[in-house]
Amino acid sequence: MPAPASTKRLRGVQIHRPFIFGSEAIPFDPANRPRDAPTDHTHRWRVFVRGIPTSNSAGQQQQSTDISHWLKKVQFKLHDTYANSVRMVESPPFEVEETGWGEFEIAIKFYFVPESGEKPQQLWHALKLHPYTGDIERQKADRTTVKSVCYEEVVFSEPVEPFYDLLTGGGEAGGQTRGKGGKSTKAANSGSLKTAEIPSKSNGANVWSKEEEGKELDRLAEAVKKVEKMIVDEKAQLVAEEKKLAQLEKTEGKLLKKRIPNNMQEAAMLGGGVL
Ligand code: SLL
Repeated sequence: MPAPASTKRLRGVQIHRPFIFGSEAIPFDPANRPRDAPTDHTHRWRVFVRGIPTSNSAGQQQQSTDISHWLKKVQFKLHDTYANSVRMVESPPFEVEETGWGEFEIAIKFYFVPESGEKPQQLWHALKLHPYTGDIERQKADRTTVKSVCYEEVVFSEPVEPFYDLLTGGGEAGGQTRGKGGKSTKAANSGSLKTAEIPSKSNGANVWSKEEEGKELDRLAEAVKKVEKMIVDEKAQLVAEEKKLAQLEKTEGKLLKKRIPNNMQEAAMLGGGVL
């Protein structure tokens, strides 16, 4: 019999995993309506849950980070006007494609992998079929795809050990908050590219790395040095100017006092331009 999975929770540890969810919709081409769509339907649409889109170094399209190592399946609850309105998607891509005529709220329920011991979580997405921002008339005329996409993060608080290992050993890099005292664990230090922390080196698909972070810190330190030097220079210049001013006051000030009647001296000092 296999040993029971550990249920020990890692105190003070939180792991965030980002994802996007949303919908894309496009009106039927009147000249080429899908034959299988009911006559009152006007749009084809898709609702989805995906990892964060990544692009390669040339900025080209487009994959997304893997979310299936923590997300087991996704249930989309459509409007009751749809046949079989509860759609369970058991593996990626986590999406449902449909046709329809109206907008409505879709309940999206996340089921996490069994190792997580986490309960399902639900969020809502408002399906958009009609343009709602920008040049609406133009978008209608062009039959532009209407997208409504949100960024979200799931937070696993004090995950059980096997799930922590799974998250830190088998997925894309993401954010991690460490336990009190900034202590890291063996899994976080495994040196694998797939970790809860950012990878040590950049590659084409991922520009976020410890290497880049280090370079950025060097650049910041350089900039701080530069600013400190500028401050020193400014101070030196200020001292020199003050000296000059004191000198001028000694020489010119006396002259001014001699030539200008009392009531005008003040105005001259205030820069009143009386002279
Ligand atoms: C509305 N409250 O009135 C919304 C409901 C329902 C959308 C929208 C087609 C379903 C079917 C469909 O688009 N339902 O296959 O009949 O706008």
